[in-house]
Amino acid sequence: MQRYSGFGLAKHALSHHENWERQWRNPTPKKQYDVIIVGGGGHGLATAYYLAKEHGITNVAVVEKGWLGGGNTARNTTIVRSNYLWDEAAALYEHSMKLWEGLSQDLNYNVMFSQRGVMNLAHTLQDMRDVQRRVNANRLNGIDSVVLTPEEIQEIVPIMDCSKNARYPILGASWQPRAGVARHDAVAWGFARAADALGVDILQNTEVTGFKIRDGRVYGVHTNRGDIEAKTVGCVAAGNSGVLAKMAGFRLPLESHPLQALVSEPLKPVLDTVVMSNHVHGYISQTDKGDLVIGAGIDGYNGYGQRGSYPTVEHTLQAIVEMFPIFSRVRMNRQWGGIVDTCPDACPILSATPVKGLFFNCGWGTGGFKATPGSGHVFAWTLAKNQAHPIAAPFSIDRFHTGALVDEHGAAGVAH
Ligand code: FAD
Ligand code: PYC
Repeated sequence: MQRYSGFGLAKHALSHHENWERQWRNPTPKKQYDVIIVGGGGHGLATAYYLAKEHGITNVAVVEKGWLGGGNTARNTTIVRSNYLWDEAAALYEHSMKLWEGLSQDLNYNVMFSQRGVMNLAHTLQDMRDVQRRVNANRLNGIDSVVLTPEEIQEIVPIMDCSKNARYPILGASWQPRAGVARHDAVAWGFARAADALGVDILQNTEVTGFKIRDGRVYGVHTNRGDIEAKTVGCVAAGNSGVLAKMAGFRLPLESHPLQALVSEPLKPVLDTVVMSNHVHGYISQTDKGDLVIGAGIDGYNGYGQRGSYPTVEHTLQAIVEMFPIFSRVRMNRQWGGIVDTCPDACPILSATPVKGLFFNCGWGTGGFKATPGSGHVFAWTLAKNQAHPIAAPFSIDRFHTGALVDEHGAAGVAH
């Protein structure tokens, strides 16, 4: 770490931040690439990075209609965990967790991954049974997971109301010590810089408006900056995936919903872990800067607006204040929303499609941030080899025909 004297600090404060180097190029789109990735969120950028790094495929464009991370990537509440119930999902999220653990070193970019633990509270007997079942399943899969008693919870989070006569009595919790948070926009920037350095073209302000399809095979995309050709196209567009699928002539089993979050004014450090309650639809953590980060369940209607409704905010804050009376007079600074693409089984789609050469990575719903490196890693493999990576194979769209769903509603942590 660089250290500054008092004089050095003053000099840098007055420097107007001029002459900073670009972290990635701003290239003119080429006419043709080997692979086009639609969507410059974390998953799209990670896919491009691993295509270049692991498969030597560097003639790649990431086509982003806005700015990097302006979708859900820099709107999420940054929770990373891998405590999913079913073997298929646990394998996917744990694969990602292992990549998170070396990501700052791998990208040479500090993504501020902080393994401060994540707690999922149980408020009813059925919640408790679900917690116990999921912890057992996690342990069978080698994932660190324990059941906590109310006394143990109180010790980890002294400011939470764990009394028996609380409005939402806490009967126990699951706890994953290796889980935590990361800085979301740094994840997008880190992958972008590393992908660019390997030759990937990152094209911002470039919107895909249609696909070039002939004889059932994709050979490029139409964009607001002209047509671009590629024989392999991967769509990684989160809440806009249904719109893109429609352009390609098929439907996906997805619904798009607003999901919102809030941050408070900064406070002194009082909460050094992440607390989630699916039952009351609220979760909370505190950033290194001191803000409380608070999130809700989805807004129940479909929509493409990056904002949510007031009743959901009110419901969530009521629940948070019941659990943390100490926060009753904290002021909220900002609120925002993203568009999440939810699947009927609360699991993602990583899949080939009816159009040859066209693949989709979507349906991460309320929980895809934690999967960013793992998703990019297995999706890059799938695109490079034109064959599903073994970890991605259970998440094909075929499962909605065969019935082999992987129901993770219980582990989703956030109701949807
Ligand atoms: P995005 O970051 O949305 O990227 C998709 C990109 O595609 C966008 O940048 C968009 O502009 C672009 N795009 C769309 N259409 C086009 C087009 N036609 N042409 C070109 N580009 C296009 N997950 C967790 O694991 N933990 C959390 O704590 C968490 N909290 C959340 C809180 C909120 C409020 C929200 C909204 C989500 C949360 N999530 C969380 C979910 C998580 O943010 C997403 O699952 C994840 O970020 C999806 O990443 P992505 O790269 O696929 O999507
Ligand atoms: O999937 O852990 C999660 C999550 C937390 C907040 C939103 N999603």
